[in-house]
Amino acid sequence: MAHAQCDNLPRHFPLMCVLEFAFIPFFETAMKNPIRLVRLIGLLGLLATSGGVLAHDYKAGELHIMHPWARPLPAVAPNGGAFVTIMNHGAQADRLLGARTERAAVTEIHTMEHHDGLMKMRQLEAVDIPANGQVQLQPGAQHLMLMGLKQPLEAGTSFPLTLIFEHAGEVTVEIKVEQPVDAPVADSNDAHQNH
Ligand SMILES: [Cu+2]
Repeated sequence: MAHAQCDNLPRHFPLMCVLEFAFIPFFETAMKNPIRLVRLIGLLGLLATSGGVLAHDYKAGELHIMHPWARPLPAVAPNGGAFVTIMNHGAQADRLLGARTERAAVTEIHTMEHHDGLMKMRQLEAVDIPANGQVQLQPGAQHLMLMGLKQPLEAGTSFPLTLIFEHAGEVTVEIKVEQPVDAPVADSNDAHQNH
């Protein structure tokens, strides 16, 4: 369903237009019809867990910082991973030099590498963000390591974390603690229990 008034808006707005034009009438009829109401609740649940609607992002100069998140962990876990996608729309390369958060004693940049069939972690000084390119910090690959967690990473919560870039400077983002829908449950976090 296309709406002319949506065409000139930024990329998140078409979704809002669809919600406004398709969802609100549906919502109104749902209130009068129990079966539709059940479907509506299911749809809301799907939207809440899909991450699509709730994905959050940030701009810093030419950098576009998308969906910073961390995996929920049991309260006993000493360390956790945090993940984010960073796009560079500029002609100048940048570098992620590090990060800090009150949530952990130390925050490091790590990478995972295969050595003799084992996944091992290695600390990185920085992550290059190429001009007109992107990097993904993700489970099983480059990630932010939150070492010495001061509070458990509980699903549905969030906490601030400051990313430090060579050129774009410092950017504070909100890390959402959530179970990913598109990644395997077992991953690098398990390896980190042994720090
Ligand atoms: Cu790590």
